[in-house]
Amino acid sequence: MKKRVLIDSDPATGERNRDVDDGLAFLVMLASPNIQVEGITINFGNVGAEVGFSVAKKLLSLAHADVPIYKGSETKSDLGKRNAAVDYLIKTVRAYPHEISLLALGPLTNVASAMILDPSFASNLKELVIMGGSLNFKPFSFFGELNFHLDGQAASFVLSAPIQKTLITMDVCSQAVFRREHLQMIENHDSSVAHYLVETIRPWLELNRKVFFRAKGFFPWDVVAAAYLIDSTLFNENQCTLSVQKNGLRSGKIHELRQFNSSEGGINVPSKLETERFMNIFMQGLLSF
Ligand SMILES: [Ca+2]
Repeated sequence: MKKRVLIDSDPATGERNRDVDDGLAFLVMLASPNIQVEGITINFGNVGAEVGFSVAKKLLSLAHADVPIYKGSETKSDLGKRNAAVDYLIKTVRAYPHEISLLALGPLTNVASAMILDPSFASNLKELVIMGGSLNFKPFSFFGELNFHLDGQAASFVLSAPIQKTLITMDVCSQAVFRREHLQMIENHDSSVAHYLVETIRPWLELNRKVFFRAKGFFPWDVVAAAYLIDSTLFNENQCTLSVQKNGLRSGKIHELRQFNSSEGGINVPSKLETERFMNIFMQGLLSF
């Protein structure tokens, strides 16, 4: 049986000097035979929710994917407020209790709002996978990774939810790198999605080659988190207890408190990724369009 997945995200694929990974994660999820993408909700983050909404719409229409998209929180001050995305998350999880896996790829304002407005939301989820936080990946191990940094309150609220959570941090995401040879594989593929990807990935790849010159490419953050739902055996398991800084300059900074204490309910924070197997799933997904 396919896994039913809701994706909450801040897609910016194709926007100048912005991350492309949310859109790539959509495609890899849509391509996976194990996954049924039920709907996509948009949070502010890499770009505003309005731009994120049109980015998602364009990508899904290119991929001929009939998936509903709902626009959500515009700023962190929307925490706890209703909007189309939050209403849709609540309605869908209520309709299918314990069947929905939620993949959170942006700041957690929408997800935390659903939890605040419907106290049964978290316990009715099947599982929750979040891309966010950095333990040791510099400089975000000091300032906090962007998703968590942009809404530290929401991140802290969601990480304390009474449900099995998996946190895919920058530490594990940065074990995979998308390089020029991967772009070349897409360039050799003739489809409207492939043309769009070449156009949008190339400038981001070249910008990242300058920033992360040792890595020679970009880190596909959200695709790594998506891959956890496709095949969790790509990762090790590492239960621990975390806290999140809620405000200030270091908003979103995560701290590992101590070893996992099962009576408190912890978070699985994988520290290792099977990189080669991951990159195969990633590229196969992109090249299936
Ligand atoms: Ca994202």
